[in-house]
Amino acid sequence: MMGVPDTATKIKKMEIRGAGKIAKAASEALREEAEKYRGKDSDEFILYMKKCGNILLDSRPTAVSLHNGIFLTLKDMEKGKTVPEIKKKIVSNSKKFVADSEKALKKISAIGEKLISDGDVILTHCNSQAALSVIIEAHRKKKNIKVYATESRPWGQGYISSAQLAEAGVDVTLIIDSCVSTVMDEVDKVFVGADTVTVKGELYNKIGTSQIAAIAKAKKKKFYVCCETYKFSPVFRKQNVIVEERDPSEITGTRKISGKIKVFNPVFDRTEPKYIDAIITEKGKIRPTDAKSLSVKTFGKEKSE
Ligand code: RI2
Repeated sequence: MMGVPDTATKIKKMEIRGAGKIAKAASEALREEAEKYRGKDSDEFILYMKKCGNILLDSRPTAVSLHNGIFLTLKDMEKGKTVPEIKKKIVSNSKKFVADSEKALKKISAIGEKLISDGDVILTHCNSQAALSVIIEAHRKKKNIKVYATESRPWGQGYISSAQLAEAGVDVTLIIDSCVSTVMDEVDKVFVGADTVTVKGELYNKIGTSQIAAIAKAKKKKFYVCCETYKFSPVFRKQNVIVEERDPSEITGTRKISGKIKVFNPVFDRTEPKYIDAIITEKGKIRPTDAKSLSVKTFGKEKSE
C-alpha cells in the first residue's frame, strides 16, 4: 500500500505509468489516505482530501485519466456529514472506479477484436493496456495476426508491449520508431491507446503517434484508438491540453553533448481527428466527431460544453 506522496513521486518518475494505470493508482492512493485519516472534523478532512488530490494531479499534466480518476474518487464527498460518512463515500467511489476501469478494458477488448481479421498485420505504439487488450483478444480468438511494436523512445515502452504480446503468444516484431514508414505497406491496421481525447475528437497520445497516423492515412491503412471513457476530456474543453515536457537527459542518456545544443523532449503529441477511423470505448465504437456527445453522456452537459 502506498500513500499519496509516494504514489505521486512514482507517477512523476514513470515508475507507475500508462494513462489507465496512473488513474487507478491515484484513486487507490486517495482511498488509502482516506482510510487512514484519524481526524474528527469533516471540513478539515474534505480540505485534506482535496489537497491530496492536487498533489496527485500535479504528477503528470497531459493524461486527463488522472484528473478524471481523482474527480470520480472524490465526487460527492461533501455530501457526507461526518468523517466516517465521507470516508465511506471515497472508499466506495474508488472501488467503483477501479472495478469499472477493469470492466471497461474487457469491453474494449471484445468490441475492438471484431475489427481485426484473420491474417491482419497490426502496428502498435508505446504501451497501452487498452490497445494490447484488443490485440491479445483477437489472438485469443485464434486469429492469425502479426504485430509490429515500436520501440517508443525515449522510455522504450515498446519493450514492455513486445514482452506482453510475446508472453500472450502473439507473433510480435520490435521496430525502432523511425521504421514505421518502412513497415506500413505491410500493415493493415494501427491500434494505439490514449492519454486524452478532447471533445473535438483530437487524440493526445505518446510522442510519435501523430506521425504514425499521418503515414497510415497516406497509405490508406486503418487507425484505431482504444480508450476508456474516463480518458475523454471535459476539463480541457476551454484550456488547451498541456503537453508534458520531460528532462533532456531522457533523450541524451550518457552521451556528452555541447551546452550550445538545445534538447526538446515532449512526451505526447496531438493527432487530428481526420486521421482517426474510430475510437473504441467500453460504450461502443465511435467516430471522433462523436467525442463531444460521448463526453456529455459521461460527464454531463455542463462539464462538456
Ligand atoms: P493505457 C501511455 O503514456 C501511452 O501514451 C499510452 O498510449 C497511454 O499511456 C495509454 O495507456 P505513458 O504513461 O491507459 O507511457 O491504454 O507516458 O495503458
